Amino acid sequence: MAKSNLPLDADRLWADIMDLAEITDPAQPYTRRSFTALFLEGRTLVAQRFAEAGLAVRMDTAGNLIGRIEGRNPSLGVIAIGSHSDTVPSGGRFDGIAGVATGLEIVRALRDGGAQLDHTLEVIDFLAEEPSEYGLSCVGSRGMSGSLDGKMLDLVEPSGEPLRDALRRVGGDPERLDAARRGDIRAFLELHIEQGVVLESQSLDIGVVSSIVGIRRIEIVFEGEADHAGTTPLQLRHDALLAAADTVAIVRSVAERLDWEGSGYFVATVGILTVEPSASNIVPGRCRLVIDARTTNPDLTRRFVEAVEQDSAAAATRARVKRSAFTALSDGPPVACDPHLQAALRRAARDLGLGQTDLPSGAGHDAAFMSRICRSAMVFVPCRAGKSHAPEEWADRDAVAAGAAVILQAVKALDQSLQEAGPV
Ligand code: HGY
Ligand code: MN
Ligand code: MN
Repeated sequence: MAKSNLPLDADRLWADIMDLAEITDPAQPYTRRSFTALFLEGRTLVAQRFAEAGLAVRMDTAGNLIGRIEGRNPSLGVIAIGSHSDTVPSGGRFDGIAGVATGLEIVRALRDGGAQLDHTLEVIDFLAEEPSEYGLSCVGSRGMSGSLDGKMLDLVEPSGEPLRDALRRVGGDPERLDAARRGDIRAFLELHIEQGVVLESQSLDIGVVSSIVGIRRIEIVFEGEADHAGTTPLQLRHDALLAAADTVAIVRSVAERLDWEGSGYFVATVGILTVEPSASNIVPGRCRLVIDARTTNPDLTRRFVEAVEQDSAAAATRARVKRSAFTALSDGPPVACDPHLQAALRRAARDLGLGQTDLPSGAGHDAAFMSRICRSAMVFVPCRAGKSHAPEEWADRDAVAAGAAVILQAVKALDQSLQEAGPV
């Protein structure tokens, strides 16, 4: 089927994505960091569009914005579609947003077609999917899946606000997180840009995601001594940045060794490195870095952490500083997507005449946490040059609409097949 006559309105879907993109920090397009006023402004727009589409809108105690339309047979439970509307700093217009807009457009397309599902349908904008200033990602989907604990709620951002206060500030209720935990969702589907080059390089329209990487984030702090950069002899320094710089190189070389072994996909990144007091004429007294390690094989993470723990301690000794923290900030295992949902997505792509392939996700997604409470699967659509987490992120209107049509088609089929398939 040509992408122009899909069973939904590509322009309406595109307008939601572009309208949300307008709500950004103008100095850093496109930025709508979770828990900020800009994020809440974006949510107001999403809630408005949900309501205009006929959805009953609520916020759960984990801060997720949920639009709901009852099915013919409420006892069957819920089919949910969603993603996130927060962004990374200087991120793109599609990461997360395309998935929320897809759910909204599917609701409208069903309404316009006079179709009512047997299952209840929910569209979910999950809170804080991107790693926030509090150091945690997927806050809302952790909450919905019962994976948001007190230790996580005690995490603080640089000015000292704990996550639990931020959650309350955006409309959640950290004292009643149990109320967010769901047991009535039968299937969760998420559309996302691929954030990689496989689909574009093979001129394919649809990626049916096979698995989602496990992600471990580790914080390391080195404490040395701030000293005068001009008068302190090199051999008398306690330079925290020397140990941190060594550790960045260690992270890369251990990751390369593990990835080249071929026993699973492995990548590791140091994306945060702070230097204090950070002046050109002061020997750095304190450094904090955060490592993001991802794999399809948890044993590789175990070996990575062992090696980096050992080698970063040696780096501290060499630089005559203390390693005052080596802390796991978060740890999620790799997740396989649900075969029943994958089969429905493959059939839908085939019926729509779209080119498809199965492929793993190197990015983390809310779907990974939703897999803890229901069948969960994802559809990737191509993005230009695989670029993401950057303002250049781009996806074509028809590519997003084709992915949304696959989910729409699959939801109609699952509305029946889930009744026979039974619970996971
Ligand atoms: O970091 C990720 O993989 C996702 O974009 N949150
Ligand atoms: Mn992202
Ligand atoms: Mn995302």
